[in-house]
Amino acid sequence: MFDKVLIANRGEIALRIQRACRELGIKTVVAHSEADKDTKYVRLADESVCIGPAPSAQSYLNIPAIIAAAEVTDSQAIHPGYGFLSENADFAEKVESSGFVFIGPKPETIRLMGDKVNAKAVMQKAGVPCVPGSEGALPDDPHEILKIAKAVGYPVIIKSAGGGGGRGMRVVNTEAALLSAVTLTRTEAQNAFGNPTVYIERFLATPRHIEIQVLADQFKNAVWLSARDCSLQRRHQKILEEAPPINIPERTLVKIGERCADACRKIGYRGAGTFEFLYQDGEFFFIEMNTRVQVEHPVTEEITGVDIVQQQIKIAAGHKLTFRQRDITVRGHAIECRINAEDPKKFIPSPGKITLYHTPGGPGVRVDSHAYNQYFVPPHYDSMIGKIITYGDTRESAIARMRIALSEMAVEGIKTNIPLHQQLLMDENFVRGNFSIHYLEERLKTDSD
Ligand code: MV4
Repeated sequence: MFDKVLIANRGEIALRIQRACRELGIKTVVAHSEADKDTKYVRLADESVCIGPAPSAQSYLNIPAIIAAAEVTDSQAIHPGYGFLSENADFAEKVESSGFVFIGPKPETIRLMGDKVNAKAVMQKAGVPCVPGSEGALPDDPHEILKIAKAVGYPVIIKSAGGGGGRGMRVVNTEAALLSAVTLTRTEAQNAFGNPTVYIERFLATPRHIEIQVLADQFKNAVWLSARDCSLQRRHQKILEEAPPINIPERTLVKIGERCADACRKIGYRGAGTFEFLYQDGEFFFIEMNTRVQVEHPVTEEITGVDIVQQQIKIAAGHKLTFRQRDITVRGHAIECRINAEDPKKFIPSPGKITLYHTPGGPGVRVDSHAYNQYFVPPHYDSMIGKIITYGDTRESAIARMRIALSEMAVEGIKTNIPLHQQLLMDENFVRGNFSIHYLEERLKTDSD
């Protein structure tokens, strides 16, 4: 096992990784920006290194500074967390060529999944069902493009190979609008990602966003850890997630989970990963794969009892998985509410000093947060200040516990989205499980009337 791990991230996930390391007997180094130097989690770490000024580009995205921090602290491995450099293949490569272990997949896997056209082709070949669409990248010939879209059937969605997570997409309803939309998406993709490659899919009108969590070691052992429903989002920012997803037949879920684990073995996947699917009319369609630990990983940990971050570290250290698929059992239900420092109605970020902070507790309540009383929420980064995760034997119990937890939570000095969560937890359609990826945005629209 490693003796010392460098954490190249901030906030709640830096604390989460630190806790996993501590339990494994590993010393931690937090690489932090000037804005984060006085935080509690930096003080809790065994060591810390300032890697640059507040702006991410000069600190959390500063590859040479992070490598230098690992060198001066004699760290053996680097955990990238989520966001920042976590899915940057060049960073993973640099970490390895500098003699450190990257806690994550191989650089070539990260690069492969970063190109959505390649990711889809690989998954299709590995037996994972994908959204019907163009076979790979769209050609240049307008007649060919029209022919492909006609075969796919309108409405279609044009997506950028370099995009993902909702960036660089455009829905097209009619043949008349297709070619100009393709040209525009190509131009935007070139500007945003330096890659004009686009592809086409059938546009699914009201899917749910269901994702499968996987773990794979370096010896081709792979398991799937149930699934999460991440449909409740606004502008591609998830707000509330739950596991397992409800109203999906068990056999359908098992079938897709096994396909994912099988795909991991076929492509030699290593580490934790997530297969993102759209689920509509009883069918799963792969869209993207995430090669990092995700914000919402705790709901999976709660229902399976598997510590995903510890597993990431063990796998990176070359350990074999100590459990097989039959050892993975799902028990109960978990919900996560992301707590953001933002206006609950206008969604404008609300950084500043927290003047009062109380966290909820009791059976089945977990709080993953780096915040505390008098903590200053810096304006430079994402507005998420933590997550409340509740667990219960049933979904009803997890919901009841979340309502109580939200009512116990007190944050003053800044605005938070807690009131939004309280509304959502009382929403009849949420409670019935009657929602798609568009539900929250539509609900917010009718609210403001
Ligand atoms: C889609 C889609 C409908 N049909 N693909 C948005 C994020 C990116 N990961 C894929 N996205 C979508 N792809 C087809 N063929 C609708 C979305 C989409 C979406 C997906 C997941 C979660 C939230 C979303 C919000 C709007 C659109």
